[in-house]
Order: sequence, then structure tokens, then C-alpha cells
Amino acid sequence: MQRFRLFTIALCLLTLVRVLCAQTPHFDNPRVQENVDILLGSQDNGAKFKAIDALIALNTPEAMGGLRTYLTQPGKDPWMKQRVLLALGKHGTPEAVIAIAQFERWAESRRRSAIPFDIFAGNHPPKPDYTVTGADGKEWALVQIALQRRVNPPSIWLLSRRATGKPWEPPIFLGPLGKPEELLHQLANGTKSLAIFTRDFDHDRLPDVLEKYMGTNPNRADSDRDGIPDELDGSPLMPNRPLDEKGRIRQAAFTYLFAVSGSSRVLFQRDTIMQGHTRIDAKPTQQYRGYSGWVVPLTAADTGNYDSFGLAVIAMTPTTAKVRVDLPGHGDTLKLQKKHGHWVVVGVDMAWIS
Ligand SMILES: [Ca+2]
Ligand SMILES: [Ca+2]
Repeated sequence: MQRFRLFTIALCLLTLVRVLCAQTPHFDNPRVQENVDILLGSQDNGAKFKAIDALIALNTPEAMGGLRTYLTQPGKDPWMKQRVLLALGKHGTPEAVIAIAQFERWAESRRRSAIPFDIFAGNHPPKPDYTVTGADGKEWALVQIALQRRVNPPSIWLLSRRATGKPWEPPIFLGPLGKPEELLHQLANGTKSLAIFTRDFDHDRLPDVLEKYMGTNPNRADSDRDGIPDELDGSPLMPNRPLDEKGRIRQAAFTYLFAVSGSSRVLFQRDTIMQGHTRIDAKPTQQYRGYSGWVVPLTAADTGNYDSFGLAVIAMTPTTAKVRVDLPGHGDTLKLQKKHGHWVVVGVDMAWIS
């Protein structure tokens, strides 16, 4: 018994050390450590800018590793992460470009999930919009998430736990529902079953309801037939093929814009064609690897309901490029350069409002 207790205590300590190590990265150089700590912990943007500059100036693999560590932290400000990528791109040394490339590989390879993990990170869901406790003490809750601005209606996720204070079960996607509170009461009093929301016909671990919402095929585990099942495929509607040069430029812009989010949320994308000053929305397609999560096309029926974005290469030489980023109502032009064989963002030229 005594030995068992000691073993349990040792196991707990080991787990604690692992958790602490995972949250506080260690660097040998105290200056790297100090600046990474500022980036990860400070609320002061000015101090963070200085920390980025200090790490860039050090230009050692460890300092670049520090910036990469920041880029891959969930829940951090995407805008500040873009400043890091921009600083690395402008710096453009082989070490800086390697840091960007490593970040991209991390972003591409991290496990995808249909659950927006920055919202549900660490089993700390946001404050539910609606909660009901059943007669058996089981707690049911609804969380509404507007994946992008102006999404109409927001997607609704169901949370449940055995009792208040117990851990939440993994969230279940309910889809956009008219009267979700009614459903919640029916679930809590047992008059409705969850089966229709958890049904997964093709066994790819994405329920039919979610697949219909995302645009993937609920009857085929590998919608784009590239050998990667939908659940693990960052771009479930774009076969995993090498990109051409223009594709690499757009991918670099896409990464700068969205891989920084640390999120697996759904992105809706379609290309935009400009005819003079008139914007024409092309037929929605998926043309980028969804580093930041699902990139799905809009269907004709969805037009007007969702935000979308467009990326277009508007100028290109063998080593420089400009990409127009078209967001609802406004946009930017990103300047890119090819450095050490890799396209990196080196500037944001302008913004416009339409
Ligand atoms: Ca499925
Ligand atoms: Ca696939």
C-alpha cells in the first residue's frame, strides 16, 4: 500500500513537471528566455515589440526558436503573431526563413479538429449562452459561435457534463438551429435523443450534421480522395498536391493571415475577380491548404450568409510578389519576397475600405 502511494505521488509529480514544462519553454540564453517570457506573458504591446526586435537582433537558432515557440502558442494575439512573421520575413536571414518554414510545417501538420480549439482549449469552454440541469443532475449547455463576423446564423455547440463541477464532455455540433433552447430542454428531460447529431455514416469521426455544414461529403470518409481522411485533412476539399509558384505565393499569404490564429475554426473562402472597380465573386473553390483549419467552399444557397475572403496575386517577378487580400468591406495588399527559396511576407502595403 505504502509503495503504491509513493508510486502515485511520483506519478503526480511527473505529470506536474510535464505540465509546467509544456507551459514554460526553457532557453539556455537568459536574454532569449527573458524576451520569450515577455512575449508570452506581458500585456504591454510596446514591450512585446521590443522583445521581438531583441530576438531578431540576436539572430541565433535559439532566438529564432523563441519566436517560433511564440508563434505556435494557442490563445495568443494573432495580430502580434503577424508582427513576428513580418519581422522574420523582413530580416530574411537563412535562420529567420527557416523559422518561418518550420512554423508553416507545424501549422500544416498539427492535428485538425472540427472543434474550434482556441475556444474550447483546456476544457475551459466560454460562458454558455444557455444552461439546463436535468432531473438526474446532468448539466446541458449551449454555446453559440459566430465563426466569422456577420455569420448568420451562428453555429451552435452542445456541452454536457455529469454534474456541475465535473469535466465537460467533448462538444457536439448542433448546427445552425432556430430554437436551440427547446432542444436543450428536450435533451435534459429525455424526450429527444442526441443520435441524429452524432450519426457518422462514413465513420470519419465527423458527424453527418457537421459535414453537411462544412461542405465535406458525409458519405465518403476521404472527400477529396487524396488518401487523407476528412478528419485529419487540413484541406478536405483540396487534394494534397504540390503547389505551383503562384500557389506558393498565395499559400504564404494565407499562412500569414490565418495560420497565426491557432484555431481550427471553419474558414469560408472564394476568389474575387476585380473588373475595374467592380468586385465579382467567383465560383467558390478551395485553393489553399487550410493551415488554420477547414477551408470550405460556399454553395450557391449560402451566398450572402457568410463572410469570405479572396487572395489574388496582382504582381509577380521571380523574387517579388503582391497579393491582394479581399475581406468583407476592406482589404490589404501584402508584399512578398522570395528569400532563400521561400516566399515570405515582408510588408503590408495599404488598406482600403469599400
Ligand atoms: Ca462522417
Ligand atoms: Ca482527403
